[in-house]
Amino acid sequence: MVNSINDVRRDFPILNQRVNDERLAYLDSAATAQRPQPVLKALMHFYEHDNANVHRGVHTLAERATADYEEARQKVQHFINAASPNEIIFTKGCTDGLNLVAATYGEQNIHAGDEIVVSIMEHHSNLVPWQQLAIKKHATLKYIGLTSDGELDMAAARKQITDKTKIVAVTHASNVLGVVNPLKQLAQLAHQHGAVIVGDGAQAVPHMPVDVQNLDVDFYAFSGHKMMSPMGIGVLYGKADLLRTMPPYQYGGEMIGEVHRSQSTWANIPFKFEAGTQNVAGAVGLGAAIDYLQGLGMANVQAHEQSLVNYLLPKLEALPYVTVYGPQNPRHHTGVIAFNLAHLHPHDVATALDMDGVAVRAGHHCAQPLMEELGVVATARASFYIYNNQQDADQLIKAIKETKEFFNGGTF
Ligand code: C6P
Repeated sequence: MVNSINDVRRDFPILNQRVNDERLAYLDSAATAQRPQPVLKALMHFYEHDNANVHRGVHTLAERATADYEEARQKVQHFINAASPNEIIFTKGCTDGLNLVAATYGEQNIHAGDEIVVSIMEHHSNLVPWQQLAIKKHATLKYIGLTSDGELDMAAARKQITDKTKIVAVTHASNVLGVVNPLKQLAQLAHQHGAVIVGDGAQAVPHMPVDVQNLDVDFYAFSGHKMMSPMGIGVLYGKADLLRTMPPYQYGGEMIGEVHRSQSTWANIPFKFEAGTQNVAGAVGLGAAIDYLQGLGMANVQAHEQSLVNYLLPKLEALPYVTVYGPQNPRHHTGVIAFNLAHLHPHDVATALDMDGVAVRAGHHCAQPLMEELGVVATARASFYIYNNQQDADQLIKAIKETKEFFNGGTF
């Protein structure tokens, strides 16, 4: 339970600094979140006490490191309510997990004439792997578009997903529009047509309760670094029955059953998909981040971000020179808000905001087809997490007003 936001902020020493002589307002958690003290301590503890390679040694440190690694897998399992720890594959991150599915399940199951359906709001990580698979296999890549309010067009989804569809790959929450997509309904639709559904959870798992069994997704990928754990660790969830039928992603140590001169067999899931030395410390850090988030309660994390959006969005929309992308209704918005200031390039806006201590991202956010759809080349983007407060939102609004004055004396 979150008692006081100040208690939470105390766990993040990085926030307590000045940038360009101003208080830091870190509004770029959709790119990467900050790490709390308990996660940093867990990493230190692992390297100071338990560090060894996993599943290989019989000595005490190797056994401890293996236990830490497998405990982290179980924490992930319970966090997203997977049926078994065997359905949790540790990856380098969300991108790696999505590529894994495309290179294994996709490679095995997509044939000429098949269709793969994605949405126009996909991050490149959940678009390019499917695009390239479609090109290679002479399959067709189809897009679900947006409603006029910037939400996923479910009427279009019902038209695009057909009996020819073999894979539906859609983000759970957009990293630009700040919308949460109805993944459960999409899963039903995909399954009615005999397709599998791949969910991109990069912007959802850190911010809201996620239950993969309830969603009935077949695969679901996310990154640790957006949920307060180290970079270079992520998760791919897959239904066990599907994972068992899939070929390995990479070959090498740890993923084998037996290796002979001219043939090999594979380890059981999930190890079949974890070739080579893994990011054990990263998994331990992810486990600590999950403990931290569960201590706060994911419903509280979501409610806190929602309250900040309720506070900020009307203030932004009241500025006539600001365009906000995605739903206008704060209740349909996650803590991700993309915007532009009339006539100004978002890179200039982000640089000017940085002068006021406000960290936002600017660019195409690895979602170029979405930028095309919105008719822009780039946007600025502010994103909230549990450690942000109204002071951060006020600082952003003040900095936006100053940016407008700075660039053209406020004439637009
Ligand atoms: N989005 C952003 O600033 P990786 O890079 O593998 O950790 O995550 C990729 C990814 C996949 N899907 C979505 C919806 C994402 O938002 C991201 C990462 C960051 O928006 C970096 S581009």
